Amino acid sequence: MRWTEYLLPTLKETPAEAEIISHRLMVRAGLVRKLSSGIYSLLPLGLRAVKKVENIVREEMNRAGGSEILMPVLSPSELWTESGRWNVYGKELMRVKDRHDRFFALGPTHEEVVTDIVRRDVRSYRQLPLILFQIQTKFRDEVRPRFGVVRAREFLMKDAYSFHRDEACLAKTYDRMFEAYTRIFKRCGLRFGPVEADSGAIGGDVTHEFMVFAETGESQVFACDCGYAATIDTAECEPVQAAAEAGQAALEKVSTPGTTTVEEVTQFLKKKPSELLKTIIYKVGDEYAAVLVRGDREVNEIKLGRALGTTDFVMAAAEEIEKVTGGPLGFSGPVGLKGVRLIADHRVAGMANMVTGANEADAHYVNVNLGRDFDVREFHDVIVAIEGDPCKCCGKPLSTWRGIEVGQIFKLGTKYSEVMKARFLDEQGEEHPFVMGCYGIGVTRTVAAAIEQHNDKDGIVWPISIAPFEVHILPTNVSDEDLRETAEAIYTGLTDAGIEVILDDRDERAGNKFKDADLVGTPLRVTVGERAAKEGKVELRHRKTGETIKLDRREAVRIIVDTVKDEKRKLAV
Ligand code: 9G3
Repeated sequence: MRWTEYLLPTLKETPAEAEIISHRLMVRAGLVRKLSSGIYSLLPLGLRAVKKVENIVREEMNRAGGSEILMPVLSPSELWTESGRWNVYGKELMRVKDRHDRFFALGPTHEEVVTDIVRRDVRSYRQLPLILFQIQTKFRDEVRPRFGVVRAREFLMKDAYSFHRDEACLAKTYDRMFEAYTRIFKRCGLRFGPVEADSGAIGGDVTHEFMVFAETGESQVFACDCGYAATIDTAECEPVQAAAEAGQAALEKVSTPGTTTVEEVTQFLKKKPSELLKTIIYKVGDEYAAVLVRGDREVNEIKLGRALGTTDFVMAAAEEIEKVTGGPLGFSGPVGLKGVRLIADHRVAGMANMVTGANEADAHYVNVNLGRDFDVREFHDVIVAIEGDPCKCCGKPLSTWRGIEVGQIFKLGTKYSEVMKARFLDEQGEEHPFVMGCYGIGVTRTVAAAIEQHNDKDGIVWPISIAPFEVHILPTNVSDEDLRETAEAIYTGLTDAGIEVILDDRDERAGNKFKDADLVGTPLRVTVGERAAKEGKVELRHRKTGETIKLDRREAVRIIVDTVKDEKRKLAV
């Protein structure tokens, strides 16, 4: 490709709203342009990188036994009503109406549509397992689109769905997909980790997210040397042993005027926050629940949702707390609390002689003991993990890192097939719902994550496997016929050898061309300069290491072709 025939608008300025490096560089290097909030056009360079990722994903999905399909962007509301999700997703689900006043969703994901296809065309266990995948534009009306294509409202996703006769078969495909994902992200040149995750509203219980290590990532991961890694919504903290029975002091109600926060109460009573029991009242459906956690810890509402078995809950309002506990906000406690479901974090079992609210204004209890003063039947892990919490597998302290989620795989089970009556016949002619899995990769997001991980002060440093071009030829002066011809000859030689080359044939100052070459980040740069040309030499430079070698111009093509092959081999799996 010749720069002068191409659209490659590099910028010196960065858009003010670009908060992370990948967003800034994707705009500055001319990969994307914003059309509207969370909506981007891919310019030629951006599209080339996206296609590279797409092709790696496609190859690995085919290798894993997938069949590529393309489902419509529009899906009729009836399918979503059938699955029960038309009313679950509120404004995030973009909806349009046709001329007959029929509603359609702009596909945010395709569980419903693929299940409909399979229930019509797959009848027998002999047709299973089946893996269908597509690479397609998805729509989600994010509350707060940001970080460029990382959290966009329209984005490219690879979504795959698998259908099985039983859980054992699903488990095999899940493992195969896990392996395919590992190969995909390795081939893209990413440092990443698979992480145990929460399945959210989609249902199912086994799920892993694939996270690209990045300081600016939105996801916090808790990890241990033993190999355990989990998201903040899943990371388990080891349950604590029950407290010794001995040493229980007498329960006492004390006056704590005007103290409502953990800090105020504990300072006033000269106690530590870890000695206080926080009691948080939630409205769960039409009922109330009190959630009990140690004073120095916070509730994780995703974990709480799993403990409650529903996502239909909110923190109770002050008036509701008065009604339920008899006391104002800030003075709730489990002692004498009636008609309220009690859920305690595991660590509460290890507490003794606690401070709790007394369910009346300006009063707390001290020396409260579990079993003697109140009882709890439901213990769950409902707190936000923090660095240093013991690993659930080996007990060593957990450390944390940040990442960008680029993929997620799920065991769905029969959640969709049951409600949508998608069934097959077994050997005995008996009907069963399909057991399903689903597997996503954010394709545009993967490109951004790669840039987030591979850049320096001058610009992008592409892994060669997903670089828009492999070689960047830079004649320092196109008015010089000798330079121009040398550059053209190398361009033709490399292109004929199947190398992807951009030739900066602009009549621009050499300094600007070097700056743009670094910004655009092509792995190998060939400089055709005046001095070198006089000696019959060109210069080959590695963008990543800065390593530079002089090449005889008659040998240049052969050596560059070999270098490209070597660099690609380093990312092969
Ligand atoms: C919606 C809307 C947003 C959504 C969903 C549905 C996330 C939704 C989860 C998934 C899970 C898997 C297929 C590939 C693998 C991942 N946000 N999810 O289901 F209607 Cl508005 O999409 N989908």
